[in-house]
Amino acid sequence: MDRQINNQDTKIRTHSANNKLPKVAIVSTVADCEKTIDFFIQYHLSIGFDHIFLFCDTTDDSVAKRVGQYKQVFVQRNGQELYQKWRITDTYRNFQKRALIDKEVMVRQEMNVEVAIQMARKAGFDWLLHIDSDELFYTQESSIKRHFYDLGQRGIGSIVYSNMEAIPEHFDIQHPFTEITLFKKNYFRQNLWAFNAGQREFINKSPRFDDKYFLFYQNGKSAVNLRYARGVDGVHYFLAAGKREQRSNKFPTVLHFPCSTFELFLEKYRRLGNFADEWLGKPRTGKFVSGFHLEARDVVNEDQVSALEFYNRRVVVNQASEVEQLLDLALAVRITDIPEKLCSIELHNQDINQALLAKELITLLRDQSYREGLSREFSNFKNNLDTRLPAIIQVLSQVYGSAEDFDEFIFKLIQKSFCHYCNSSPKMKGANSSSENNWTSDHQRIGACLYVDRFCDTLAGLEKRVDYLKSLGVNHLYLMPIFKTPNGSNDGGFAISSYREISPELGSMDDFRSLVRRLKETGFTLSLDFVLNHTASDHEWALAAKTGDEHYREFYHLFDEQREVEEYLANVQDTFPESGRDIIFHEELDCWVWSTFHHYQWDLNYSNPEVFAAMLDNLQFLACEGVDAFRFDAIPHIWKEKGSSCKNHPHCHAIVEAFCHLTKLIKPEVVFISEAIVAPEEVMEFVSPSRTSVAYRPLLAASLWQALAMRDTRAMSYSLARWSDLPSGCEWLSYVNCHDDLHWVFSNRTLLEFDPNFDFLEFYRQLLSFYRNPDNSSFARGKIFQKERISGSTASLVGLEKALENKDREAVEKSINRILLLHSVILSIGGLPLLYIGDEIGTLNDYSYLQYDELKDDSRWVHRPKKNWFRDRMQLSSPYSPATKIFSGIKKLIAARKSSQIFSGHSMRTMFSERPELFSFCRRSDRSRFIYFGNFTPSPTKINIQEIETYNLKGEWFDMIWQTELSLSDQIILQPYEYKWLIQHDGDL
Ligand code: OTU
Repeated sequence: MDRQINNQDTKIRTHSANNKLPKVAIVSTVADCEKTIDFFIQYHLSIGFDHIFLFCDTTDDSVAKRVGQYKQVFVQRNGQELYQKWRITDTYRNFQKRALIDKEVMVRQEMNVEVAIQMARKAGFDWLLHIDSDELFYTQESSIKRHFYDLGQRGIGSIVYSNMEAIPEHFDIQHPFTEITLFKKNYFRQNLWAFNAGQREFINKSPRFDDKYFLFYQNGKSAVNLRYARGVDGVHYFLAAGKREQRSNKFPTVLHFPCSTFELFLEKYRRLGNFADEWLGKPRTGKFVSGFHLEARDVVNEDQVSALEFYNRRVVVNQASEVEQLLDLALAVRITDIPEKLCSIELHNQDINQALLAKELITLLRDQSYREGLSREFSNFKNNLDTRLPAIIQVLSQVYGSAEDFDEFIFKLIQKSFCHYCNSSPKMKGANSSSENNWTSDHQRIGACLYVDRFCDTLAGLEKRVDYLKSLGVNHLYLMPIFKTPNGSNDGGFAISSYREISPELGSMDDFRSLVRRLKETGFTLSLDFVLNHTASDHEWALAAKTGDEHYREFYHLFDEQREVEEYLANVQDTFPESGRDIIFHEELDCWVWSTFHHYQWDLNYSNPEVFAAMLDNLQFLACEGVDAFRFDAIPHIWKEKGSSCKNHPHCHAIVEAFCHLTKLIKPEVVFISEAIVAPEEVMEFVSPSRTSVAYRPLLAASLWQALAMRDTRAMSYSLARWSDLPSGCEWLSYVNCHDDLHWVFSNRTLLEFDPNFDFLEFYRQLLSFYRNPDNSSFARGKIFQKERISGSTASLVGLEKALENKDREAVEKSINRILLLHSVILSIGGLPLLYIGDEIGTLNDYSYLQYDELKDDSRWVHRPKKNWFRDRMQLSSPYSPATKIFSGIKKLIAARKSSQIFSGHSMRTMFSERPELFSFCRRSDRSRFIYFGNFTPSPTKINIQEIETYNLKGEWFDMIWQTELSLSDQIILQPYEYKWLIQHDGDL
């Protein structure tokens, strides 16, 4: 019995071993190949070779250094070390050949191949191909793997590929590998030329071709099956047990590009010099090898003019008629897909240069840190630097790569980063939530955002109010900007005068640090804004610019010429049209200033690398203060370019990515959140593990409000079905309302897919008129913001304000239910939920802002009221107040969310039913599944599982809110604005 099992085991193993694709390597000896070697390497890697053994035949090691950057290339420089390896080869033992080591590259090649065989065998390769660096292995397939696999199956020990010689069709070839498409077919069989009569006639007539037809070596190159390999047989063949296969005019083949530009031709023969007529006692030119080689040697030694004449006469075929005949007679073939076979040579080249730069900079920094006695710190820092620097260089080169001092710029950035790293106190290093990975996807993480002054006056005050947040279940806090701002208008703190000073009204840096500590102790994570698009107009940089300081004028976008302004604004849709155009004239400065939001918020000029560096310095400073996450404010705006919309430019993504990488260099655990309140297509561009890994989800907010107004969830379902997936490791930030306005950022394309006759004008008109509600026909009490957006507190927008005013009890209940309905979605649909503080108790609009000059023009202040703790406490002490009902409803939802892992992450599937009033989606985890139902209308509706049958919902479910069992075989009635959270565990599935 035992035996049988063993047998079977062996069988399975052999079977799978035979089935795996072979590992294939190349060996090549190179010299003077600087211009072509990258292509040679990248091409072969891209068609499936796993590794390349390169032996440099010169002592100059610039090529060696360069190609050594490829992970899949092994380089052996010529020199002592190689000589040691040669000594154990058969070729070396052959006396006659040993004497020629210095004179004959072919001997060195042979030995190199022998060395490579040993290495490749050891490294577990299956096949080794020997070709030269002026050759390409060509196959019609996209990969070579299948070919070598087949050979292995057939027990082939070695294979000789015929070669085809490149024919340049004009003199000006720049890149032989990509420009030459004409190749001589190979008619050399069994050591004889095998032309037919027509072909022979043509060859004999043509002055270009002597009777040998090939100018160089007609024999081709070989590969060896390393299982059978025994050694080398001459320069290009292998000794191997197992069958040898010979190919002719069959693919794969070797494309040979000897002297395919005049320059390469000259270089080659200059290097070869005055080589002997003989090779191992026999004449070089004879039956097989053309006299071209010897003639070329002589003509190049003569003078350049004769060389040029010779090259044009013998190599270039520039007569169209001649080319046609070559093709007609099947003497040549066109091969055009070589460039396509490459992944992307440009990118590869860039990679190499950037990897070299990264290495150099790291060495520089290391030396410096050693000099300064920081070697310990450096060795801790280095790991992260090694992994991130290439990406940092890559992404910054997209934006600043053409700057003359780009290398120095990068060096300064990492120098400064290292400085921050060294200065950040070990205490704070531990203060970040590094231990808790992926907290943004954790179902137990609940966020809230607030203005410190409006919530509790000061940072010190906030420490005392943490318990209130905790009582709701909140454990993540996002604070609106807390930094120094101008007196008077400051856009709620979004005009920043100093990124390193806390607004004196809120407290001091020490207060902030104390708060951070308190939050950590209580298990909170903290996020802060990083307002990177603009500074306040009284930031020290702006003040310097105002005095005419040229250096700082370059920090902003200042324009003297109106024409220039108009050119920039040609395609720009103003962001805050109520406060003027995006670029406005400043009398006192006598110039135009780009200020997207308000005249006192000056947009930074990121085309100036100094701006990037200075802002990074600020960001890294804050990161060292123990902030867990940064909300990148208004990022779609950070790059301006004439002719563009000056929004969502690819450079915005690159700059954001660079900020993230460089901050993670010193604080790998820091999280970045993109605040891009734009269409989902654009939002997606910012989200990736290397950019911001968390993103505001404005589509969800807009959709919720739209569905509520129109009593129709279909557009929402359709849009969310299309725009909810994120790259792995990324997360949404889901919210109902925030300190800003409601911005109707849908994907118009998706809406058109949903309904080809979608009437956008009517759609947006309806939304505005519903929430603005000028004729009091809807329940909402919103305010218009920037002409087409809506401000208003959640409670006032869902009708609570109106209902209370009308003392309409039923309407009050409905409003409460609407608030809970909206929150029931953001707390279950996925992503980190962010509550807007005030919403948890149904805070109404506050119109007092209209009395303040600096606020009255910005309707968002209507939903940024100062918290009245006394009043709110009173309300919460009454069990029947709306505040209590909302607070306890949300609290219940939070507790239910925290109770099940099914709410982690964001993956979900919207479910479609026939009923526009019903919104539903499902989620899955290893052990459970969840379904959500919500009725977005004021009338009852049914959940009829026949209508959503494809989802197989039958059976027993557990209602997480009411804590009851529920069978979905019955028809279930959903009351107005009612929702259900239903879960089923493994056993019940
Ligand atoms: C953000 O919002 C902030 O959240 C606002 O409070 C600031 O006023 C503003 O930046 C300037 O700092 O337009 O109405 O997607 O749409 O970032 C809110 C980009 C906003 C902008 C968004 C901006």
